This record gives sequence, C-alpha cells and structure tokens, in this order.
Amino acid sequence: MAQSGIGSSVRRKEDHRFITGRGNYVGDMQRPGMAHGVFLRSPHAHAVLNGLDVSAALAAPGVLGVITGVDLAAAGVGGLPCGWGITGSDGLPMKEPPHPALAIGKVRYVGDAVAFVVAETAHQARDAAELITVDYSPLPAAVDLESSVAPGAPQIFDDVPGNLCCDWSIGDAAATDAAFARAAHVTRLKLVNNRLVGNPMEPRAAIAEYEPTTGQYTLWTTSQFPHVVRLLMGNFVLNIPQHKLRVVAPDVGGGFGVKQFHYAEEAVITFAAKRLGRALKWVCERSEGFISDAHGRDHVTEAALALDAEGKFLGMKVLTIGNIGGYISTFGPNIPTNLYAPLLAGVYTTPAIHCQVKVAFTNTVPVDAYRGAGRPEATFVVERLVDMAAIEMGIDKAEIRRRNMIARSAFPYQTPVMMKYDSGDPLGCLDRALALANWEGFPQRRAIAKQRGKLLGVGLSTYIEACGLAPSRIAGQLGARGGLYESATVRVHPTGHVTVLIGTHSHGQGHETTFAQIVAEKLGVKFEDIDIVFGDTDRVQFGMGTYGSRSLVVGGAALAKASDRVITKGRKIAAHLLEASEVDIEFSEGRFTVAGTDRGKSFQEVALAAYVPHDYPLETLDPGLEEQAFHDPVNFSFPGGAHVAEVEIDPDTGHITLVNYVGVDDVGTVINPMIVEGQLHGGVTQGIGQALLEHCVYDPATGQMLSGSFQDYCMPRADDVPSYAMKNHPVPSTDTPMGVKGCGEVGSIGAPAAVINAVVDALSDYGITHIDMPATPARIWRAIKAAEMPM
Ligand code: MCN
Repeated sequence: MAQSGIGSSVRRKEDHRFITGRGNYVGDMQRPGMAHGVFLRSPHAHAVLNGLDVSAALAAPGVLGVITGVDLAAAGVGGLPCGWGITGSDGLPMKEPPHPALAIGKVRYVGDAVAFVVAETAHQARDAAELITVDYSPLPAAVDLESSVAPGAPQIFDDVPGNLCCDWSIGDAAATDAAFARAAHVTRLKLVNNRLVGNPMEPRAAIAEYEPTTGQYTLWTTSQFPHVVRLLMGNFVLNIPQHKLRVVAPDVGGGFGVKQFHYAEEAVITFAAKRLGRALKWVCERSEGFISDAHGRDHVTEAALALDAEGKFLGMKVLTIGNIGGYISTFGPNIPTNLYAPLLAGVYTTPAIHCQVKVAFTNTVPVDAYRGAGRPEATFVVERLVDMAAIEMGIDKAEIRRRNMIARSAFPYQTPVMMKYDSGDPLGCLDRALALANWEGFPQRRAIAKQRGKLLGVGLSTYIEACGLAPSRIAGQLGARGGLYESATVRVHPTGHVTVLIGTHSHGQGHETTFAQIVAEKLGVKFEDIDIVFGDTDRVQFGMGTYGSRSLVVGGAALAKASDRVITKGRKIAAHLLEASEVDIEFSEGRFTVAGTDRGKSFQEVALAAYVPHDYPLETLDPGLEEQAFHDPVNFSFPGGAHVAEVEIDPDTGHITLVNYVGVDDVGTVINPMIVEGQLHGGVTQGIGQALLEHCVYDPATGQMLSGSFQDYCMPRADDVPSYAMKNHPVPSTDTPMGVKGCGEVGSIGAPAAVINAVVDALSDYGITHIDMPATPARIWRAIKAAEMPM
C-alpha cells in the first residue's frame, strides 16, 4: 500500500508537537488550586528511625500538611507490592519484606523517603522540610554487593538472613559438571556489570487530585504503564476501587525502564491530595532522581566455559550476585533471574548450562529494569567468556563463534536454559557485520595506528534477546503475578477516520507513527486520518504498558487483530450494501469489492453505512464499526545480531576513542526503518555509555552515593560516539503476527561486550585479558601501568 504503510520510513507524527514545545508533560501541567509537595529523604544508608518532629515544619509559611510513614500506617495504607515473585532453588518463595511508601521504623538507603511536606509553593515545602527533626540511630550499612551476602554483614531486614532475597538457579548442574569434567580447556572469568542510573531527560513527576463529591481520584504520572499503576496502587496500596481512580501518563520524556514501576511517590501524593483537599504536584529534581529512581544492572559474576580441543563449547557455569537494593521494586527480583539467566545460551549450541543467582538486598537504591534488563548482563558474560576462550586457545575470535553458532536451519532451537528461539540467522548477521567492519583489514589498521603510538583494538559481540514480554502462561510459571497480554481498540468513525486506543505507552518510541502505519496498511485508511490514543485509564480499556520491547510485538499484534476484525465486520456490511454473499466480498487497499466484478464500496462508505443503518438487518448486525482485541503472545520475541566496535587508545594517558561501530540486527519485519534505526542508535549509545562512561558509585563504608550528579556520573554525549553503520538483517518471526521482533533494547545488549572486547584487544600487547566497565581512561591507564610491560 501507500507510502505510509508497513516498511516505509514515515516521519514521526508526534515530533511536531515535541519540537515545537507543545508536548504535554506532567511537570508543565497546572490544576486549579494546586499546591506542591516535596519529599524529605534519609541521609543515612541504614538507620533506625526513632521518630520525626514535624511541628516546626507545620508552622512554617505556606505549609498545608506533613505526611509521615506513621500517618500512612494509621490510615491503613499498604506497602508497595511486587509484581513478580520468584522461587528459590530450594523451592521456597523469595523473601518479600514490607516496602512502606514512607519509611517506618528504619531507613534502608540514602534517599529512602521519610516525610512528604505540602505547601502553597515548592520553595515553601522545601524550606519547611528542612525544619523537620528526624531522630535517626545510624547502623552499619551493607553496601558492597559481595560483602552484603557474606557472613557478618549488617542485616537489612530482621527476617531476611544474610540479606538473601532468593537463591535461584536454572539449568542442569549435573550435566554441566559432566561437561566440565571432559573439557580440554576451561576459561574462567570474574566480572562486574556496573550499576547504572537511567536518567531519562524528563525527571519523574506526579500530580494528584481528589473530587469529594464523586470520590474520584486522578493521578497524572510519568509512567510507562498507567493501568498497572492504577491496579497496583488502587488495589494494594490505597484501596481505591478501580472505577474511582484515573491514572494518566501524558507525554513522557523518556523512560528506559525507570518509569515502569509503581513508585512510593505516586501513592503518597494521591493519599495526600485527598487528606489535604487540594490538587498536589511533585516534580523530582535531577539530584533527587539519582537517589530515588530505581537503578539498573549491578551484578558480580564468576563464570566458566568448558571447551573441547577444537573450541566447541561443552558447558557453561555461572554464579551471579544480583543487587536489588534496599527494598523490592516492582519487578526487581525478576531482572537478575528470569530476564538474565535464560539468555546465557546466547546464539550458541552450548549443550549444558547452569546458573545460580544470589538475589541480594543492599543499603542502596532499589535496582530494577533498565533498558535491556538482564539481557545485556547475560550477553556480556557470554561474549566476554567466548572472547577470552578464543585468546587462550589461539582461535580467531570470529572463527570460535562460527564453530559454535546455531545454524539458521536449526531454528526453532531449544536451549538448555528454557528459551525456545523461534527464528534467527546468527551466522548471517556475523558475516555481514564482519564485512561491514572490514574485519579482514584490521591488522593493517592496527599496524598504522601503532606507528602513531596508538593502540587499536577491535571487538565483536553477537547477541540474542528475549523480548516482547511475555506469554502470560510462561510468565505465570516464572512468578509473574499477572498476565502480560496487550489490548487494542480500533474505533472507526462514520467518516472512516480512525481512533486507536491501545494499552502500550509511547515515551520516545514513535508509536503514534508506527501503529498508524499498521492501521493504514490494514484498513487502507490514510495515515493522517488515524490517531493513536494511549496513557489514560479512562480512555483506554486496559493495558500492560511499554517495556521489554513489547509494544509492537504484543500491542501491535493486538492492533492488527482488532483491525482484521473491523475488516470482517466491514465485509458483512459491504455484502449487505452490495447485495452479495459475504464470502464473495474481497477487501484490498481500502475497498470492499464483489469478487470478479468492479462493484464495490470504499472503506469510508462502509463506515458511514455502519453508523447510518437505514435498511440494515439489525437483528443480525449491530450498528457501529469498532472492534477490540487482546493479544497474548505464544512465545517471546527473539531479535538478534552481531556488533563490531573499534577503539583507539593512547597508552600514555589511557584516553580512549571509539573510532568505528557497526551492527547487523535482525528485528524481523520492520514497520518503520527510520524509527528502528533511531531505536538502535539510542540503544547502542546507552550500551557504549555503560561500557565507557557511566558508573553509579557508592561509598562502601557509608553508603553515600558518590556519583549523584552529572558532574560525577558521565552520560554519553554526541562527541563520545562515532557515526554508526547499522544494517537490518530481517528474519521474520514465526511466532509473532506480522513477523515482527522487538528492537527497543537490542542496541544496549550488543554494545557493552563489543566495546569491552575491543578495549581488551587494544591492550593485548600488555597481556591484559579483562577490564571492568566502565573502561575509563583512568582504569585503562592503571591497567597498563599494572601490566608493567612497555609497548
Ligand atoms: N518497530 C518497528 N519494527 C520492528 C520493531 C519495532 O518499526 N521490527 C518500531 C515500533 O513500532 C516502535 C519502536 O520501533 O515504534 C520500538 O518498538 P519496540 O521494540 O516494540 O519497543 P517498545 O515500543 O516496547 O519500547 C520499549 C523499549 C524499551 S524496553 C526501552 S527501555 C526503551 C526503548 O524502547 N526506552 C526508550 N526505546 C526508547 N526510546 C526512547 N526514545 N525513549 C525511551 O525511554
């Protein structure tokens, strides 16, 4: 069809309002009589909270009220629920201590909120918060991840011995031991997956309002899943009936996972709006976001790969400690377990894998999903191990991968760690990426760089991702406390214009464009005549939201299904109008025709007839043209690819330049190539940020965050990255309608290992075999000095 259908690089509809400053963000919104709130947060990582004296704050100018954890408990407010309960290898459920919205009895990380102060202005609220006296008795803190689960560590929760939320495992331990016993070579590696702060452009914010005459609450919040916030907050925390609670997530300026949790601030502000009888606004400051937005990654891993003499992988063993911080965030324990370990097979035929994960509490900000969530961590382990094995066994790094890759013809492929990959072409992606990177020409480039006194390194990473979260049945078996389907309604107006109501949430991914493309393609309606509505629980039926690169794979599939239902009904109406049998009606390019004739009706004529049914058989055909569909995927979606990075290092300073980056990615059928490319660029940049720049650092003794601002936490900027060359290598999914696979996270999955493998390659003359992320100039320089071997 049309130039705006599937496969065309239509310009993003939504960008007009964004680039002209007409976006509708929570922070900019005003409500009548609105007052402002700020949170007072703990300066201690771990302390007994003996009590708060709020009298001076209450007497301060403009102050309307102060809410504490004791007030919430007295009002029967519940703790924040966890959406995913995992089970340990001992068969016992994870330890799930209470997570009060405002701390009570104890604080468990720097940033744990202890009071909410409301005043006429935000400045007054901030000044008043400083007048609150909090009686803390500081305690030793468990901050360093490895020591937090070691004997003698400070106990964060009395009933969670050893700070262990769960000791979880997957895979066949005996088969893996047997594989190691017959190995010709074993490669071992210990690595850290560095802790990251999401830092979306728009900090979190919320406005809450309560209408006493109707008992209706409204919460505007920067959320990736407003319906789930309504369900979790209404049902579990505040006990508000769902029909009395409207949650709106309007334009949201980036989320990257950080906005996919139900946060304490949402519940507290909603509670306070009713109690104080005013509309209330809270806007998170950037520095506050560092200590209150859920963080990502943060693993310490020991891994081993067993190989035969030819470099064939026989088995892999992984022991990971995954940090979940001071409390369980909405999906916290699911990330270092279910979203991590089942991806440890990568794109390889490794027959035996065993992974044990110790999910650990620490006195740090809760850790949850961040772009890629678990899957970049898995890819990093696999691809670092494979590179090291190649070095140790003297096999070319591309060749060792080729020897072990799953052949295209072997799909669908069942791995030993649960996943059944439906489709893919790892070798095809690898070969194209190597060609794009001019892999063969690298030795020459390295020699030239050496003449200039520079160290050149090239790094390769393949990956496969499980996204499109998730088949409800499988998710349920893995501990999800709800299904993960998606819903869409296609509302055709009498004029043939279309409004789509969908349960996903676009906060940068361009759904207003790509979803309109799907409908344009299906119904033959002009792209401009289709609007996509999301993010409002009063307008949209239900939805699970956007994360895990699920929106197209799951939401888009629901949309395609609902569109097909519109065509089915349209066919009945057309048959009636054309006095033909329904089976003889064909639909193509926006026109219903009687097969074999030129008699037909346009989609618009049929839509009008649906609403103006003069001579309709009303007993068999309802008026109107609106259809709804829910889609529950049958499998995860498995995009994959190969990325190559080339870095240049100055051995005198450790300064590192990323000189080239290429990627060949299989995201199945592509709806909008330009948007996909943008998504890949964004993901790759975040992966590079993790590899080279970003690091959330805590003082291990005090639990104070040492990197709590952009002065100390280095986000990637345009001049840190080269122009990328990304190519699409589509292998349509066989388990997903339209053959699509997710693309929103793949870049962040492929990039870290490609970059670190390149850094290690550049430093190979020094015998350096590993460097932890971020590979900053200081770290590289120290590694060179420690190697004590001149060029
Ligand atoms: N698409 C396509 N063809 C494909 C795959 C996707 O045209 N084969 C399009 C989709 O229709 C959609 C976009 O690409 O417009 C991303 O699709 P998808 O892979 O379904 O991912 P989601 O829309 O579910 O977005 C979630 C994903 C995640 S998990 C994070 S984190 C992330 C990301 O998207 N956060 C982002 N990309 C982001 N981009 C921006 N600008 N801001 C964020 O917060």
